[in-house]
This record gives sequence, C-alpha cells and structure tokens, in this order.
Amino acid sequence: MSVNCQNNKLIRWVEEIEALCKPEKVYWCNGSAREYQDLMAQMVKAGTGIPLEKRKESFLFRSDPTDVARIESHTYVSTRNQENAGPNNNWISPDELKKTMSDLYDGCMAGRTMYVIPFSMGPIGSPLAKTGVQITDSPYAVVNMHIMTRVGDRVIEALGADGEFYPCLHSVGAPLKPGEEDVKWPCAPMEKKYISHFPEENLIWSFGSGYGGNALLGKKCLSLRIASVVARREGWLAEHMLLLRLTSPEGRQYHVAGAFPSACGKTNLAMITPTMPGWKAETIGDDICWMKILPDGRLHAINPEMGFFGVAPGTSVSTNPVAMKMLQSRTIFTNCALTDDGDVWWEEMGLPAPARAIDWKGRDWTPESKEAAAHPNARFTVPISQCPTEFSGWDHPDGVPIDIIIFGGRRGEMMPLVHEAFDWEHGVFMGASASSETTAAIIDRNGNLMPPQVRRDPFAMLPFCGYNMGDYFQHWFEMGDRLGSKAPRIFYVNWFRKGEDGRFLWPGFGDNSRVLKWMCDRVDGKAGARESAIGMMPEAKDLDLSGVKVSPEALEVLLSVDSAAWSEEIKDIEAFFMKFGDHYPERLEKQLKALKGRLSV
Ligand code: OXD
Ligand code: MN
Repeated sequence: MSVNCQNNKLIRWVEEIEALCKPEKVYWCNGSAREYQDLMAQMVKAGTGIPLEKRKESFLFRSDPTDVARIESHTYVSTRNQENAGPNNNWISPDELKKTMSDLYDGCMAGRTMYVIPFSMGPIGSPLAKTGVQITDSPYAVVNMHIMTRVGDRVIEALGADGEFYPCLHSVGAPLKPGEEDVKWPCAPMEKKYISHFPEENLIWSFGSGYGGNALLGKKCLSLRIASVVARREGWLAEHMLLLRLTSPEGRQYHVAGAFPSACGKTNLAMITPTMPGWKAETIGDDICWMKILPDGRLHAINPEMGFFGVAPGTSVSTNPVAMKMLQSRTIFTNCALTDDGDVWWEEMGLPAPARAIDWKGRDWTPESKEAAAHPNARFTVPISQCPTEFSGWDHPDGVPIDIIIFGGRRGEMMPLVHEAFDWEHGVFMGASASSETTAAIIDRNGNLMPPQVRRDPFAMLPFCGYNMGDYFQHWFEMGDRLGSKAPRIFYVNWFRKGEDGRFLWPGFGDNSRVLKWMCDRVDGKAGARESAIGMMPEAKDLDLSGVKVSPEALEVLLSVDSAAWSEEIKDIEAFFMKFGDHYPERLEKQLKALKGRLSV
C-alpha cells in the first residue's frame, strides 16, 4: 500500500479490485523519476520498449496491429436511463455491462503487477482540478500517465482521509498462465474490448486495449466523458479544445480556446509560429480544456493535462517546427518506424525516407514497400515542459481568461476560411452544427481505419460527450446566459478548403495567425467584417495578407458563402438535430430557422 494513503474509500476500492483481478502483486505509484526509469528499464529488458540512440531518453513501442486507436464502437456511456446517454453514445444498462465486464475482469491480471496510479487533472489544489486513481496492469500506461498527468504521493497527500476521487479501472485483458511467456503488447481480442463510463458513479472501466485514450484514462475518459457530465452538474465546461495565448506587437494578450476534431491540426495550431512580424504565440494545451466562470465573471480555462499525446505522421519541420524540437529527447514514440541508426521516422516528417527501416509492425521496410512505415495514428507522448513555446504560467491554478472560442473542422468544400458568430447563441449553433472529414484516430469494430467521410461532430465532442448532446447544447446556452456581456467571441474556421484541382486554397500553419489576428482585432473593434447569411466574414482587405501566396481567385472562394452548398448542408444539420428529439433545445431550433431564413431555403 502507499505509505501515505489515509483514504479508506480508496484503500477499500484497491482491495476490491485486487480480489477481482487477482494480480501477482500490487504496486502503488509514487510518481518519481526513479519509478519511471525503473519501469522503462523493465520494459526494455522485456523487449517491449526500444531505446532510441538518436534521441536522449526516448523509447519506441509497437502495439499489437489490432490495437492502434480509440474504438468508438466499443465505447459506452452506461446510465440507468438510456435517454441520458443520448443518441450520441453507445449504451448498455449498468447492470448488464457490469456483469459482462466483471466476468472479464475476473482473474484478468493473473501473472501481472497491478499498478495503482493516483493522479490529478489540473494543478493540485486548483479550484478547477480533479483527482483520479487509475488501476492498470500496463506498465506502458503507467509511464504515459507519468507524462500526461500529475502522478503520485503528492496527489495522495492532497486527497487526505476523505477527499473524492474518480476510480478508473484498466486492464489489457491478457492474464498469464504460470510460466507463460508474455507477448510484447498484450491486449484482448476486439470483441472483448470495452471502454465504459458510468457517469452516475463517476466511474470508468476499460478492458482489453492498451492504446491511447483507451488506456490513459485521465484523458478522454475522465477529462472529457466523465468531466462533461460533472461540468454540467456543477455549472462549468469540459471541452475538447486547445489553449493558446497570443500577444500582439503592442503587447496586448488574448487567450484562445479552439475545438477541432481529431487530427485537424489542433496540436499544430496550439504550437503555431505566427508568420506576422511582432506576433507571439504561446502554448497552454493541445487537446482538453476545462472552463469555469470565476468571480470576475469571465470564463477561465485550464489545461488539465501535463503532456501531449500527439499524432506523429504529418508532424514536420514545416507543419510544426516547435513540436519537432520538442521531440528531440525524453519522448515515448508509439507505432513509428525505426531507422537503422536508432531513430524514429514517419510519413510526411519532412525528412527523406530512410533507405531501410523497421515498420510499425516490426517488419523490414523500404520506400518501395506497399504499406506505410508508421501507422497513421502513430503517437508521441511528451511533457508540456519540453515545448519551446510553452506559456510559463500555463498551470496557474486560476487558468487564463478566454477572449476567443474557435470551432472548426476539415472540409474540402463549402465551409469558408472563417466566419464569426453574431452573438453567443449563434455561436452555440456554430458549435452544434460543426462537421469534419474523419481521420486515422478512429477504427471501426473490425479494427479497420474508418474511411474518410464527413460526419457531424458538434463542438468536436461527438465521441467525448458523456451525456445526451441535446442537453449539452442547452448547457452551452445557459453558460452564455451567465456570462452575458463577458462571454468570449465565437468564430468558425476551416483551413482545409480545396480548389477544383484538389489542392488546398489556404497555405495554413503559421499563416493561420492572420486569421487569428483578424479575430483579435474583432474583439477590440478594430477589424472590418461584412454580414453574410452564416455570420460576420472578413473581406480580403480586412485580413493582413502581406507576403502570403494566395491568389485573388482563391481568396474569393475562401471568403464567400456558397449558398447552394449551404442549402444542402442545412438538410444534414437538421436531420442530425432531429435525432435529439425532446432534448433538442428550442433555442437551437430558433437559430436553425433564422439561418434558413437568411439563406432563403
Ligand atoms: C486525440 C483524439 O487523440 O481526439 O486527441 O482522438
Ligand atoms: Mn483529441
């Protein structure tokens, strides 16, 4: 047991899980650097972790080929009443799901160590922070949790005798028989994988997968699915958003929160290098943000995490030079390719492909090979403290006051570069009607990558909202009522619009700062905009485009509303909203009607 643990509820829960999962031994994590090193050494000895000669204190892991991403089809929100989970979640009744999973958990840790990880999401002691305790039989999950959260004794101390914690149970679901040799990446077959949430008990049970959000339970499971329910209960917001601080040449600061679906360049935007002279951007978070109205009446945000779990392929010196520097040392890589000289490589890294490598499945690879060397959802895990653009006050307990909220997605057609909401209520409509083309962070129930398709992804929260999304929309309206004139301004962006030749029309990356500058100027009442059917939009003259290579024709497309395409889009939005039946807020219907009126459809 942890030497310090005074919390009887926690001690009892750990004993109960030990009795159920029957591990060989139990180990309470203290969060020390020594613990991290010992676990890494143990995994290197077992052949699971591969030290990288070219990157100091960095390691490569390869997952089982069937265990490579979040599995939305095996993710459940289990409430007594199905309606509370809503049409946006898979649902099984708590009794049935607990029965099925208890049978799976019975003896599932045989031959393994059961790790108890006390962790804090958010600065310990912050009014915005929450404590979790993850039990897992995966040492890989432990080292990743060390980077992604605040782990260890100081959490146990803060918990005290009767502090509340969120129990998060995880097992890879691969018990070992006496004398049986372990595989490199133990996991259960697809039909036994479950990522389950019981919001009425603030409880998480995950079984069968060792990858990413399925195994690092502080992230999507706690900080989004469970936290979103708690946030509604307690009157705050738990969001799938990056956090960024911008400073103008005059020294004025703006704090931006941005919601984008997986792999829409959220990490790149969080680490943006502005191309406009004098502008500075600092990183606070790249994935999750918790926002609360503090006594000054403003919406304050923290990043509850402590590290980045980013998608490697596509990260390059041109798309994200900051991340490339950050990954030079003390990084865990998963499912990247391994080069002969002991480095990692991935597609679109901006470096020539090695003549020979070992691919993510551990096979010999050459540029002639048919398959990609790195899995498209290959990842890096790295502490935020290594980010060269880290904002030094990023973990202030009161967070930062938000000026600007951005929604967005990946749309090759239809969606203009940027538009601004008329007011908060219109902004909620923008968030609720957001959509994107899907990417590699999701696999279907057969373990195949989802083919790219446009899906509605409100607030980029479709896979992460732990309750009925109709009620979530209503919660956003009510937050606006409380914020009144202190509400942040809301914008919608699309960096991915393509021309007829299939090429992107907007240069993106550092030049996205030009769009951010327009937003800042709008906040200060300094930039022009014209009213369109879908919101306030800049004209070319309102954007700072000095030195950008965009043709006037491209700009014309990027800054206009394609009414015919929008009329089609409206049908899809409406059909989506209708799924929420009685939970569909009247105020959203009012927004939809108003948009139809403006588009004359
Ligand atoms: C992520 C995701 O990994 O959104 O952040 O899928
Ligand atoms: Mn994410």
